[in-house]
Amino acid sequence: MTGSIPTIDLSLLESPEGHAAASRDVLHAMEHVGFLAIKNIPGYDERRLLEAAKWFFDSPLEDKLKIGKRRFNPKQPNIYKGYFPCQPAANESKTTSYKEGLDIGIDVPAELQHQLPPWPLKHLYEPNLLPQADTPESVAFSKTLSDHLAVVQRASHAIMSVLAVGLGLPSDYFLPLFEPLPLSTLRLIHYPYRPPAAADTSAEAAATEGEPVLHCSEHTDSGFLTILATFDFKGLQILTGDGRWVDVPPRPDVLVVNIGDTLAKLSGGRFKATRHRVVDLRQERYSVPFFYEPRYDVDISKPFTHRPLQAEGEASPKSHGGSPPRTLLAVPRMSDHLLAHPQKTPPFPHLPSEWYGVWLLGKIKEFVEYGDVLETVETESDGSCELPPAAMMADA
Ligand SMILES: O=C(O)CCC(=O)C(=O)O
Repeated sequence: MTGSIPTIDLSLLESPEGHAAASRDVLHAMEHVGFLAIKNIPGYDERRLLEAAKWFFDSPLEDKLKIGKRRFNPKQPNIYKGYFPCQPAANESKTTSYKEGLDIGIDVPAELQHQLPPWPLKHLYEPNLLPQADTPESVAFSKTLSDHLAVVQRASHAIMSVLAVGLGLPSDYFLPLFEPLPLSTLRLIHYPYRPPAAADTSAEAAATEGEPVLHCSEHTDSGFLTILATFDFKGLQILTGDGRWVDVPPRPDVLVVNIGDTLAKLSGGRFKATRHRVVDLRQERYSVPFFYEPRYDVDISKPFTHRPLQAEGEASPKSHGGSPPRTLLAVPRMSDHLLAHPQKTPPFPHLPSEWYGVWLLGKIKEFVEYGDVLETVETESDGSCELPPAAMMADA
């Protein structure tokens, strides 16, 4: 089945009327669907991004492994950022993940190094691993990634400012939760063509029981927002409130946005972190999600505001009228998976368990590509993860 998700035209945000209408639409989508789409995204170059992804994943495995995470390249110290190859086997929770990928985040500038968190959270800010800048193609690749990172960061700020205004808050209300060291990740993904016989046994068994073979099992994302490029590839599906899986069809130059666990949790369950998955349509597929994530030390144990909010359907604080005020806490609207099954926080006695970064280390264990991260840090002793500068790592 094909579903339609609301689309926000970012070019309309310039005018006060456009901003107010977008605020209304974003609030409605976040409360009822958990997914929306954005179009007219300043600077977004879909073709260039897809070409870059294809260039990287087409290169020989041994080249990609040069910037692999430590699990795949023992010469590299990174355990969080970098390249990971396909891992067809299911992990302990039997989730499927048939993809290879490259994770990058912000490069922490020298003047902010002293603000990095202690072990083990320091791992989450590892230097990026990118192909050595020794050909015009590799230089162009890195430039495309950093340009796209800037585009989706700006789009995330725009959506959060529209959301804040919709909630009757100042437009920059959420910014301090991200600056100066957001934990955001940009990920390039390649799902290779997988002939039926090559699909892992659990996936094939599921298929014979009427369930589709999956490239990526159902899950929710961790952070505030995800901004996803799917190019013209089908396969993304979201789970509706009444338990049906519906397709999110690709549209040219449009990015898909969804809410992550943290925004759902901080909204007291008012906004939805909708479960989604990727179906294997027996074709090669590329996608590029950007996970917009707060600073490591944001307290995610309490809803972010108890301030009165405008009533549903009202566009801006000015139109508040005589409607009864609501609070985020007062709207326990949906039985969000996260609220029903709170994530176990790993025990790091020297760190507050309410911190986003601490919770994240526990959450990512459910994803095959991060399956080893928590185990690895638990076997380290405090201070054993001193990282060399990025320039040294590129040569490893
Ligand atoms: O590949 C896609 O379209 C979605 C990927 C996804 O859901 C994820 O990486 O969290």
